[in-house]
Amino acid sequence: MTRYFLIPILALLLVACDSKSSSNSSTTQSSGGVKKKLVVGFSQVGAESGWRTANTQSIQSEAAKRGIELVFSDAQGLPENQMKALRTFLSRKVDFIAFSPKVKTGWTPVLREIKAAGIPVILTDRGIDSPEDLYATFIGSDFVEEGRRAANWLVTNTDGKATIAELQGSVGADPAIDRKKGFEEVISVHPNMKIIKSQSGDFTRSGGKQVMEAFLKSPEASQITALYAHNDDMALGAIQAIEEAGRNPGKDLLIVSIDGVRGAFEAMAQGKLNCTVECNPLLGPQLYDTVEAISAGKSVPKRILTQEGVFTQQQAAAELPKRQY
Ligand code: GYE
Repeated sequence: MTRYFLIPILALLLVACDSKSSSNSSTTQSSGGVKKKLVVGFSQVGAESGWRTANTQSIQSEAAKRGIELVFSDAQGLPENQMKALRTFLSRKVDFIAFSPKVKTGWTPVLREIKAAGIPVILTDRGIDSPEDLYATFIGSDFVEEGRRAANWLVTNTDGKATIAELQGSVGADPAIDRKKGFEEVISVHPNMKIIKSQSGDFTRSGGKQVMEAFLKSPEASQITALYAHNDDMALGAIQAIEEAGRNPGKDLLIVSIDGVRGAFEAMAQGKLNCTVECNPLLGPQLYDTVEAISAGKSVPKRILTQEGVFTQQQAAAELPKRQY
Protein backbone atom coordinates (compact mmCIF):
# COMPACT_ATOMS: atom_id res chain seq x y z
CA MET A 1 0.00 0.00 0.00
CA THR A 2 2.60 2.54 1.17
CA ARG A 3 4.54 2.09 -2.05
CA TYR A 4 1.51 2.92 -4.17
CA PHE A 5 0.73 6.10 -2.32
CA LEU A 6 4.25 7.34 -1.60
CA ILE A 7 5.27 7.74 -5.24
CA PRO A 8 2.19 9.77 -6.25
CA ILE A 9 2.45 11.95 -3.17
CA LEU A 10 6.13 12.64 -3.83
CA ALA A 11 5.39 13.37 -7.46
CA LEU A 12 2.58 15.74 -6.53
CA LEU A 13 4.72 17.52 -3.96
CA LEU A 14 7.49 17.98 -6.49
CA VAL A 15 5.19 19.59 -9.00
CA ALA A 16 3.34 21.56 -6.34
CA CYS A 17 6.58 22.99 -4.92
CA ASP A 18 8.03 23.63 -8.34
CA SER A 19 5.00 25.53 -9.52
CA LYS A 20 4.54 27.72 -6.46
CA SER A 21 6.70 30.54 -7.68
CA SER A 22 4.71 30.81 -10.90
CA SER A 23 1.26 29.92 -9.63
CA ASN A 24 -0.12 33.42 -10.12
CA SER A 25 1.63 34.05 -13.38
CA SER A 26 0.31 31.93 -16.21
CA THR A 27 2.35 33.98 -18.61
CA THR A 28 5.43 33.58 -20.70
CA GLN A 29 8.09 36.16 -21.55
CA SER A 30 7.82 37.27 -25.18
CA SER A 31 10.93 38.37 -27.10
CA GLY A 32 10.20 42.04 -26.43
CA GLY A 33 10.14 41.37 -22.68
CA VAL A 34 6.36 41.85 -22.51
CA LYS A 35 4.50 39.08 -20.67
CA LYS A 36 1.86 37.24 -22.69
CA LYS A 37 -0.71 34.64 -21.70
CA LEU A 38 0.36 31.00 -21.85
CA VAL A 39 -1.38 29.18 -24.69
CA VAL A 40 -2.10 25.45 -24.26
CA GLY A 41 -3.48 23.28 -27.07
CA PHE A 42 -5.44 20.31 -25.69
CA SER A 43 -6.68 17.41 -27.79
CA GLN A 44 -9.43 15.44 -26.03
CA VAL A 45 -10.45 11.86 -26.97
CA GLY A 46 -14.18 12.61 -27.18
CA ALA A 47 -17.19 12.51 -24.84
CA GLU A 48 -17.64 8.75 -24.47
CA SER A 49 -18.22 8.53 -20.71
CA GLY A 50 -19.06 10.33 -17.48
CA TRP A 51 -15.35 10.19 -16.67
CA ARG A 52 -14.52 12.03 -19.90
CA THR A 53 -17.13 14.74 -19.29
CA ALA A 54 -15.67 15.41 -15.84
CA ASN A 55 -12.14 15.40 -17.28
CA THR A 56 -13.03 17.97 -19.98
CA GLN A 57 -14.74 20.17 -17.43
CA SER A 58 -11.67 20.09 -15.18
CA ILE A 59 -9.27 20.90 -18.04
CA GLN A 60 -11.43 23.81 -19.21
CA SER A 61 -12.41 25.35 -15.88
CA GLU A 62 -8.90 25.21 -14.42
CA ALA A 63 -7.45 26.98 -17.50
CA ALA A 64 -10.02 29.75 -17.13
CA LYS A 65 -9.28 30.04 -13.41
CA ARG A 66 -5.55 30.49 -14.04
CA GLY A 67 -5.85 32.86 -16.99
CA ILE A 68 -4.36 30.31 -19.37
CA GLU A 69 -5.57 30.43 -22.98
CA LEU A 70 -6.85 26.96 -23.83
CA VAL A 71 -7.27 25.84 -27.42
CA PHE A 72 -9.54 22.83 -26.90
CA SER A 73 -10.23 20.25 -29.59
CA ASP A 74 -12.63 17.29 -29.28
CA ALA A 75 -11.56 14.37 -31.51
CA GLN A 76 -14.94 12.63 -31.25
CA GLY A 77 -13.25 9.29 -30.65
CA LEU A 78 -11.05 9.37 -33.74
CA PRO A 79 -7.24 9.23 -33.43
CA GLU A 80 -6.92 10.80 -36.90
CA ASN A 81 -8.78 13.88 -35.60
CA GLN A 82 -6.30 14.04 -32.72
CA MET A 83 -3.43 13.88 -35.17
CA LYS A 84 -4.93 16.82 -37.12
CA ALA A 85 -5.44 18.78 -33.90
CA LEU A 86 -1.79 18.27 -32.88
CA ARG A 87 -0.63 19.56 -36.29
CA THR A 88 -2.93 22.58 -35.98
CA PHE A 89 -1.48 23.36 -32.54
CA LEU A 90 1.98 23.02 -34.06
CA SER A 91 1.29 25.47 -36.86
CA ARG A 92 -0.34 27.89 -34.40
CA LYS A 93 2.88 27.72 -32.34
CA VAL A 94 1.09 27.23 -29.01
CA ASP A 95 3.32 27.25 -25.89
CA PHE A 96 2.32 23.72 -24.78
CA ILE A 97 0.55 20.76 -26.31
CA ALA A 98 -1.36 18.38 -24.06
CA PHE A 99 -3.45 15.43 -25.14
CA SER A 100 -5.24 12.34 -23.97
CA PRO A 101 -4.40 9.81 -26.69
CA LYS A 102 -7.26 7.55 -27.74
CA VAL A 103 -4.83 4.74 -28.61
CA LYS A 104 -1.27 3.91 -27.56
CA THR A 105 0.35 3.63 -30.97
CA GLY A 106 1.10 5.86 -33.96
CA TRP A 107 2.21 9.09 -32.31
CA THR A 108 5.98 9.05 -32.86
CA PRO A 109 6.17 10.94 -36.23
CA VAL A 110 3.95 13.86 -35.18
CA LEU A 111 5.67 14.07 -31.78
CA ARG A 112 9.05 14.29 -33.53
CA GLU A 113 7.77 17.27 -35.55
CA ILE A 114 6.51 18.91 -32.37
CA LYS A 115 9.80 18.29 -30.58
CA ALA A 116 11.72 19.82 -33.50
CA ALA A 117 9.58 22.95 -33.08
CA GLY A 118 10.53 23.07 -29.38
CA ILE A 119 6.97 22.78 -28.03
CA PRO A 120 6.73 20.73 -24.80
CA VAL A 121 4.16 17.91 -24.87
CA ILE A 122 2.26 16.71 -21.81
CA LEU A 123 0.33 13.44 -21.90
CA THR A 124 -2.71 13.48 -19.67
CA ASP A 125 -4.81 10.47 -18.70
CA ARG A 126 -3.43 7.89 -21.19
CA GLY A 127 0.07 6.75 -22.09
CA ILE A 128 1.61 5.96 -25.48
CA ASP A 129 4.35 3.66 -26.73
CA SER A 130 6.59 6.38 -28.23
CA PRO A 131 10.10 7.09 -26.87
CA GLU A 132 10.03 9.01 -23.60
CA ASP A 133 12.14 11.88 -24.90
CA LEU A 134 9.20 12.94 -27.10
CA TYR A 135 7.13 14.17 -24.17
CA ALA A 136 7.82 16.03 -20.94
CA THR A 137 5.65 13.97 -18.62
CA PHE A 138 2.66 11.64 -18.40
CA ILE A 139 0.04 12.66 -15.81
CA GLY A 140 -2.55 10.01 -14.96
CA SER A 141 -3.54 6.85 -13.18
CA ASP A 142 -1.83 3.49 -12.80
CA PHE A 143 -4.26 1.41 -14.87
CA VAL A 144 -2.56 -1.92 -14.12
CA GLU A 145 -3.05 -1.23 -10.42
CA GLU A 146 -6.73 -0.37 -11.03
CA GLY A 147 -7.17 -3.75 -12.73
CA ARG A 148 -5.50 -5.45 -9.77
CA ARG A 149 -7.77 -3.63 -7.33
CA ALA A 150 -10.89 -4.72 -9.24
CA ALA A 151 -9.70 -8.34 -9.27
CA ASN A 152 -8.75 -8.28 -5.58
CA TRP A 153 -12.24 -7.13 -4.68
CA LEU A 154 -13.72 -10.01 -6.70
CA VAL A 155 -11.33 -12.62 -5.26
CA THR A 156 -12.14 -11.52 -1.71
CA ASN A 157 -15.89 -11.42 -2.27
CA THR A 158 -16.24 -14.73 -4.11
CA ASP A 159 -13.68 -16.76 -2.13
CA GLY A 160 -11.69 -16.97 -5.35
CA LYS A 161 -14.47 -18.63 -7.34
CA ALA A 162 -16.04 -16.77 -10.26
CA THR A 163 -16.91 -17.28 -13.91
CA ILE A 164 -16.31 -13.84 -15.34
CA ALA A 165 -17.51 -11.81 -18.31
CA GLU A 166 -15.25 -8.87 -19.17
CA LEU A 167 -16.21 -5.64 -20.93
CA GLN A 168 -13.01 -4.16 -22.28
CA GLY A 169 -12.43 -0.46 -22.97
CA SER A 170 -11.62 0.95 -26.43
CA VAL A 171 -9.40 -1.33 -28.49
CA GLY A 172 -5.76 -0.22 -28.35
CA ALA A 173 -6.33 2.28 -25.52
CA ASP A 174 -3.81 2.34 -22.68
CA PRO A 175 -6.44 1.88 -19.90
CA ALA A 176 -8.07 -1.06 -21.75
CA ILE A 177 -4.74 -2.85 -22.17
CA ASP A 178 -3.49 -2.24 -18.64
CA ARG A 179 -6.77 -2.79 -16.79
CA LYS A 180 -6.97 -6.20 -18.45
CA LYS A 181 -3.36 -6.94 -17.60
CA GLY A 182 -3.67 -6.05 -13.88
CA PHE A 183 -6.90 -8.01 -13.50
CA GLU A 184 -5.52 -11.10 -15.21
CA GLU A 185 -2.33 -10.94 -13.16
CA VAL A 186 -4.33 -11.25 -9.92
CA ILE A 187 -6.80 -13.93 -11.04
CA SER A 188 -4.06 -16.04 -12.67
CA VAL A 189 -3.11 -17.50 -9.29
CA HIS A 190 -6.74 -18.45 -8.52
CA PRO A 191 -7.60 -21.60 -10.49
CA ASN A 192 -11.35 -21.13 -9.94
CA MET A 193 -11.45 -17.63 -11.39
CA LYS A 194 -11.88 -17.65 -15.14
CA ILE A 195 -12.79 -15.10 -17.80
CA ILE A 196 -15.11 -16.89 -20.23
CA LYS A 197 -16.30 -13.91 -22.26
CA SER A 198 -14.34 -10.80 -23.16
CA GLN A 199 -15.08 -8.07 -25.69
CA SER A 200 -14.74 -4.32 -26.13
CA GLY A 201 -17.70 -2.08 -25.33
CA ASP A 202 -15.63 0.98 -26.35
CA PHE A 203 -15.98 2.61 -22.89
CA THR A 204 -19.59 3.63 -23.69
CA ARG A 205 -22.87 2.84 -21.97
CA SER A 206 -24.49 1.72 -25.23
CA GLY A 207 -21.45 -0.44 -26.06
CA GLY A 208 -21.60 -2.07 -22.63
CA LYS A 209 -25.30 -2.80 -23.01
CA GLN A 210 -24.96 -4.24 -26.50
CA VAL A 211 -22.03 -6.52 -25.69
CA MET A 212 -23.62 -7.71 -22.44
CA GLU A 213 -26.82 -8.54 -24.32
CA ALA A 214 -24.76 -10.73 -26.66
CA PHE A 215 -22.97 -12.39 -23.70
CA LEU A 216 -26.35 -13.16 -22.13
CA LYS A 217 -27.61 -14.75 -25.32
CA SER A 218 -24.53 -16.96 -25.71
CA PRO A 219 -24.56 -20.68 -24.77
CA GLU A 220 -22.32 -19.91 -21.73
CA ALA A 221 -24.70 -17.22 -20.38
CA SER A 222 -25.95 -19.22 -17.40
CA GLN A 223 -22.39 -19.86 -16.20
CA ILE A 224 -21.54 -16.15 -15.78
CA THR A 225 -21.39 -15.23 -12.08
CA ALA A 226 -19.47 -11.94 -12.30
CA LEU A 227 -18.86 -9.00 -14.60
CA TYR A 228 -15.68 -6.96 -14.78
CA ALA A 229 -16.18 -3.73 -16.76
CA HIS A 230 -13.22 -1.51 -17.59
CA ASN A 231 -15.36 1.54 -16.83
CA ASP A 232 -18.56 2.45 -14.98
CA ASP A 233 -20.48 3.55 -18.08
CA MET A 234 -20.18 0.09 -19.64
CA ALA A 235 -21.21 -1.48 -16.31
CA LEU A 236 -24.28 0.78 -16.19
CA GLY A 237 -25.25 -0.24 -19.73
CA ALA A 238 -24.67 -3.89 -18.82
CA ILE A 239 -26.90 -3.56 -15.74
CA GLN A 240 -29.79 -2.65 -18.04
CA ALA A 241 -29.07 -5.68 -20.24
CA ILE A 242 -28.86 -7.98 -17.19
CA GLU A 243 -32.19 -6.73 -15.82
CA GLU A 244 -33.82 -7.10 -19.23
CA ALA A 245 -32.56 -10.70 -19.33
CA GLY A 246 -34.34 -11.32 -16.02
CA ARG A 247 -31.25 -11.60 -13.84
CA ASN A 248 -30.29 -9.66 -10.71
CA PRO A 249 -27.30 -7.34 -11.17
CA GLY A 250 -25.30 -6.99 -7.97
CA LYS A 251 -26.84 -10.14 -6.49
CA ASP A 252 -26.73 -13.30 -8.60
CA LEU A 253 -24.29 -11.56 -10.94
CA LEU A 254 -21.63 -9.52 -9.13
CA ILE A 255 -20.30 -6.42 -10.88
CA VAL A 256 -17.05 -4.55 -10.41
CA SER A 257 -16.04 -1.61 -12.58
CA ILE A 258 -13.63 1.30 -12.70
CA ASP A 259 -13.90 5.15 -12.56
CA GLY A 260 -16.05 6.04 -9.54
CA VAL A 261 -18.49 8.34 -11.37
CA ARG A 262 -21.70 9.48 -9.71
CA GLY A 263 -23.84 6.99 -11.69
CA ALA A 264 -21.79 4.14 -10.26
CA PHE A 265 -22.38 5.35 -6.69
CA GLU A 266 -26.11 5.60 -7.40
CA ALA A 267 -26.13 2.05 -8.79
CA MET A 268 -24.21 0.84 -5.72
CA ALA A 269 -26.68 2.58 -3.40
CA GLN A 270 -29.45 0.66 -5.24
CA GLY A 271 -27.53 -2.60 -4.80
CA LYS A 272 -27.02 -3.11 -8.55
CA LEU A 273 -23.27 -2.52 -8.74
CA ASN A 274 -20.95 -4.04 -6.16
CA CYS A 275 -17.70 -2.12 -6.36
CA THR A 276 -16.08 0.73 -8.26
CA VAL A 277 -12.35 1.33 -8.37
CA GLU A 278 -11.70 5.05 -8.47
CA CYS A 279 -9.92 6.70 -11.40
CA ASN A 280 -9.66 10.44 -10.90
CA PRO A 281 -10.60 12.53 -13.98
CA LEU A 282 -9.95 15.91 -12.34
CA LEU A 283 -6.56 16.36 -13.96
CA GLY A 284 -6.80 20.10 -14.73
CA PRO A 285 -4.91 21.34 -11.64
CA GLN A 286 -2.06 18.83 -12.13
CA LEU A 287 -1.85 19.64 -15.84
CA TYR A 288 -1.48 23.39 -15.34
CA ASP A 289 0.81 23.01 -12.30
CA THR A 290 3.06 21.13 -14.69
CA VAL A 291 2.67 23.68 -17.50
CA GLU A 292 3.56 26.49 -15.11
CA ALA A 293 6.49 24.58 -13.66
CA ILE A 294 8.01 23.86 -17.08
CA SER A 295 7.34 27.42 -18.15
CA ALA A 296 9.29 28.64 -15.12
CA GLY A 297 12.23 26.47 -16.18
CA LYS A 298 11.75 23.80 -13.49
CA SER A 299 12.17 20.11 -14.15
CA VAL A 300 9.19 17.83 -13.68
CA PRO A 301 9.05 14.07 -13.05
CA LYS A 302 8.52 11.93 -16.16
CA ARG A 303 5.50 10.24 -14.55
CA ILE A 304 2.93 11.95 -12.31
CA LEU A 305 0.48 9.53 -10.72
CA THR A 306 -2.94 10.37 -9.32
CA GLN A 307 -4.14 9.08 -5.96
CA GLU A 308 -7.26 6.90 -5.91
CA GLY A 309 -9.36 4.55 -3.77
CA VAL A 310 -11.82 1.65 -3.97
CA PHE A 311 -15.53 2.00 -3.02
CA THR A 312 -18.18 -0.61 -2.19
CA GLN A 313 -21.97 -0.64 -1.69
CA GLN A 314 -21.50 -0.17 2.06
CA GLN A 315 -19.81 3.19 1.46
CA ALA A 316 -22.00 4.35 -1.43
CA ALA A 317 -24.71 6.31 0.41
CA ALA A 318 -22.24 8.19 2.60
CA GLU A 319 -19.87 8.94 -0.30
CA LEU A 320 -22.50 10.03 -2.84
CA PRO A 321 -22.97 13.63 -1.61
CA LYS A 322 -19.18 14.13 -1.56
CA ARG A 323 -18.57 13.04 -5.16
CA GLN A 324 -17.37 15.82 -7.44
CA TYR A 325 -18.13 13.96 -10.68
O1 GYE B 1 -11.83 5.10 -17.45
C1 GYE B 1 -13.16 5.84 -19.26
C2 GYE B 1 -12.88 6.85 -20.29
O2 GYE B 1 -8.81 7.02 -20.09
C3 GYE B 1 -9.04 6.66 -17.77
O3 GYE B 1 -11.50 6.72 -20.53
C4 GYE B 1 -9.71 7.03 -19.03
C5 GYE B 1 -10.89 6.18 -19.41
C6 GYE B 1 -11.99 6.09 -18.38
O4 GYE B 1 -13.68 6.79 -21.36
O5 GYE B 1 -14.40 6.02 -18.64
